[in-house]
Amino acid sequence: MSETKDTTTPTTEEPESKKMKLSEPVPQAPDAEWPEAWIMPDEVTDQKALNKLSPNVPVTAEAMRELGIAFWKMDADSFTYPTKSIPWDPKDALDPKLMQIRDDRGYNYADIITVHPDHLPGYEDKVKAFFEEHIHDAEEIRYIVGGSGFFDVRDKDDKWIRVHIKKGDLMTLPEGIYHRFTTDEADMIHAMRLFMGLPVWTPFNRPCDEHPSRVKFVEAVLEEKKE
Ligand code: KMT
Ligand code: NI
Repeated sequence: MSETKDTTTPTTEEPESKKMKLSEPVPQAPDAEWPEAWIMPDEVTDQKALNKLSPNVPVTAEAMRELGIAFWKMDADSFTYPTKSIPWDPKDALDPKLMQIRDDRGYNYADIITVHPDHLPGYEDKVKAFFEEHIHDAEEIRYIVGGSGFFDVRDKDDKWIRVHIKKGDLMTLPEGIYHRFTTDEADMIHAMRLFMGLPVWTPFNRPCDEHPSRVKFVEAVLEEKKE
């Protein structure tokens, strides 16, 4: 009986699969799972309509990533969230993927809101306010646990990109990007708003080109990407 010792598998080290789990951040969604996005006309009369150009000009996942947007596809069907919870402790997350993104990125505050005529007093006025073009001095992080809506972001040529965000989408917009939000014609979005540190939702309406967050974004993202 001959025994050959397997020298190819080290036994003292942890298996590669386990090490990966401990050190690697949750990979973002592959391109095919990113939300549909397109260039909008400069002027809109109905903010909740699709507002596509004709012919439509689609925007790729790659173009969105170049603007500093991050995106993960989540399993929103297997976990339930309250209609409204202000705040909602992200430590209470049961979804392992959400727990890992939370820990990777240091999200230690959350709340959950439902933007719908029955759940948000002054619905139409609030939706109009969300649609004012603005920046924040922090990342904007939204996990859509139900419904849908549009996040519009300015591209490097100052054109509007409309991103159709739906249930299961977790998207982050970088600090300093000009953006706005609206519900779509379904008039319902159920969203978890995550934050790192004490939440500051203050919008700085455009123009605010001298705001340090805007300056930082322009230097880091727009000037980097311009050829
Ligand atoms: C925003 O940033 O405008 C909002 O949070 C709107 C509701 S959440 C999709
Ligand atoms: Ni915002």
